[in-house]
Amino acid sequence: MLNVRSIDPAAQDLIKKAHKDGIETVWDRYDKQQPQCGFGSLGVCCRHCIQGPCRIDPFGQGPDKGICGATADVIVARNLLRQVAAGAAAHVDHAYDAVEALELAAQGKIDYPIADAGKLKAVASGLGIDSEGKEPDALALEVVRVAYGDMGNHHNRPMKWVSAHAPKQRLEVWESLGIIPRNPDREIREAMHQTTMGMDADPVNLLLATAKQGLVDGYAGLKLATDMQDILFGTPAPVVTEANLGVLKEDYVNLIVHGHVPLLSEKIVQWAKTLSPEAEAVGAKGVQVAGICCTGNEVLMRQGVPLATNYLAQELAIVTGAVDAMVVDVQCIMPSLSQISSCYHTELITTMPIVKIPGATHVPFALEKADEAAQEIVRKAIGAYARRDPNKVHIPDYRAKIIAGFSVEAIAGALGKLDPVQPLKPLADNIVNGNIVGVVATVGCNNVKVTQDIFHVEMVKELLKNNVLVVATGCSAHALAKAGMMNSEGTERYAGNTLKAVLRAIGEAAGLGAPLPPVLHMGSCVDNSRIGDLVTALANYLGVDSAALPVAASAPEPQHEKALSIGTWAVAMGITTHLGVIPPVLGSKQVTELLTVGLTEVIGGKFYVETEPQKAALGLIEDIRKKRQALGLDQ
Ligand code: XCC
Repeated sequence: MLNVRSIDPAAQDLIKKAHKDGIETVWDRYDKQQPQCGFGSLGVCCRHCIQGPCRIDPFGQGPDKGICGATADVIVARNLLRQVAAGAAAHVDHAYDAVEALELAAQGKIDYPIADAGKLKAVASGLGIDSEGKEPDALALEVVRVAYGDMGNHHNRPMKWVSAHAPKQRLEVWESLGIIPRNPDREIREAMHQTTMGMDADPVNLLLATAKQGLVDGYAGLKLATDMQDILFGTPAPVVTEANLGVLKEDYVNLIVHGHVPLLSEKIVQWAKTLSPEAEAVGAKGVQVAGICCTGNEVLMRQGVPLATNYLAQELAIVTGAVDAMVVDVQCIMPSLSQISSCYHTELITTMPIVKIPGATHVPFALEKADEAAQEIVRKAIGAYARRDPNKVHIPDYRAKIIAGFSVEAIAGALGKLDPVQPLKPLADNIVNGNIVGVVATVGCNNVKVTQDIFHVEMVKELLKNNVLVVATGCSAHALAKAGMMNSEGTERYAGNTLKAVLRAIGEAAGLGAPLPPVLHMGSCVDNSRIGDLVTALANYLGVDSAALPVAASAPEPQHEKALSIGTWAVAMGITTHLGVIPPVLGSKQVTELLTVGLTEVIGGKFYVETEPQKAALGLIEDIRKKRQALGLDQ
């Protein structure tokens, strides 16, 4: 029973320790929730007004409408729109914080120097801003003005971040459907309005609104956040480090950063180095910072900080007994961390005004006082180290070498060694000639309903064997990193022959002396924008619509509303998007049919649900092959 929870040996080990230590984990609570509500699972439960709750009988023997008359189709479509809007809201809020940070940085009001003037120029030029002769701070303020212009746009014009960055052919499709967002806050507000009692009762109209929320997420969330963060902290370049809980060190102060935003964690990484002598003074060898979830991915990509683990094993990190402090910012943070920390010596530290957890220490984070907060946090970790109980410590000795940091700029840099004038040409040529059959982006979470990491790993093995190049973000990237698929040995072991040859050639040309990894780590969940940029660049280079490219996406183990909003954006890009866990839509035949088939006619993309990893891989390959055929490419 224990080893069906996870295929990660470190997690398996610590699940046993959790049982021994009397710790309740996510899996135990999942068991206690069984059987889960069938109405909720099908999406046919409505709580939008307080005449309800109403639920539709999926077997057709009970009520077929809610009290107001809403059918299962309406209820399912409304629920989905709200979930996708919530996912988009999370990313837009994240992006907004990053815009504010860039503004204050450029005004010299906070101690965040602009790290990447080159990226700033590139973003400015994409927005049509001339950077000639301008100082970075002045230019940054112009970029910020455009971002705020989008955030506060009260005209009916499309958001500039959309029109400047989306593939041209896509813009025409979206315009014809009337789904180009004007202002993210307005669109999210409209989605809440559209789904409240007595509003839209047309499932098709509701699904188009859902697609619009996907675009809100893609451009006002993901793309805007990545652009701001790259300007502030630097565009990632290849870094070599390790992944899995074995990166924690018994003789170091271990400090884990968890959540999604790099604004504080970048400072923590810096202060952990500076305050290392204080750690030595209490008998440790230094401070080891490691990351969970997407904050982990952010500091991995830019600072080479090792990955501790992904979503589902966040509690198990504390069960090692070796984590002195875990600092959390926003999203994907289990409230249970507080209870578990209290059984060890771990300081759980919340930092954001909208994320407080009873039992945790709250160190308020404000940009103006970021250095103070980071120092206080590092010192709390050092203080906790002295309270560590060696009898409770068990760090599973598992870690895999990883090469990460593959921003589009870094990929172009590596490919540019083969063709400096047209860096995308070697990739495009190898896709065209079939050495690379296609590209699949694996993204998203772990979900307790799936054995941790198994879907990511097994599906990707099949894809690589069939010469499909994989790019990954989020907790999917963590899973593949832990499984040894993000290093050169992974290429030798898992890649099909023609893919292997291409990765070897690029690795040689880039001076790695070894093949490029078969799975390229492109970052956090907001960094799905990097995948969007790559797809857009490829589409532009080949002169085709992104919907025509032999490219697909997959969230094999999605759990969060954000995974649904990211997936919806991918579908709006015309990309077939696989989900390995069934979202709560099956209660409506019409909505299910539209999402998986009907949408294709209007938008080019579709959702593809398959709960078996190998079949999912083969389904994606079949989809890619059809696209190759339609483009007249070798099979
Ligand atoms: Fe959360 Fe980004 Fe999902 Fe992982 S992948 S469980 S959303 S941390 Ni974003």
